[in-house]
Amino acid sequence: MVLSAADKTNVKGIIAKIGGHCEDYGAECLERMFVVYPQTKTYFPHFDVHHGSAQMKTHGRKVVAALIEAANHIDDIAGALSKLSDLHAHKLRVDPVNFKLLGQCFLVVVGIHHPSALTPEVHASLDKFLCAVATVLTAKYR
Ligand code: HNI
Repeated sequence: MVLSAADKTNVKGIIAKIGGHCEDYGAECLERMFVVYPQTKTYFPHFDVHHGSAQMKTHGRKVVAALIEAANHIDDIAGALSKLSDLHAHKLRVDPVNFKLLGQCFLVVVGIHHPSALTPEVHASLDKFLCAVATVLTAKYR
């Protein structure tokens, strides 16, 4: 997954709009993932997965903050997310297909809140970036 210079600029631009909304966007993204792809709930048996739950907000904020961290280190995503990569591979063992699902939900949330910023070009760059993040988080599975 090679991000071009234009992709990096696009990702940084759209991510800059998300910074102040980590909790809201994160919780919305998780809610969509759990409703649209209920199989993803199997990884969260200990969570209250209802709309607006404290766990959804806290976890949503963590996930979006990690995406911001990755965007801030876009030339070394593997280094920036190294600990998370260990966690997802060795402890959580989330099936890689689920990353695509979370990525789709994130794109929808960004599109709803920033419709004019998510041009087709920015959409494509953000999709590539989310794929790169997923590759890093599933890289240590074997
Ligand atoms: Ni994920 C924990 C980031 C995809 C299931 N995950 C985290 C944490 C971050 C995080 C940050 C908190 C770590 C900590 O507390 O030290 N997860 C990300 C990112 C992505 C991602 C950036 C992809 C973009 N995780 C997924 C997917 C699933 C998933 C697709 C399953 C469907 N993650 C988990 C689970 C936990 C978790 C389960 C532990 C939650 C808890 O608090 O018990």
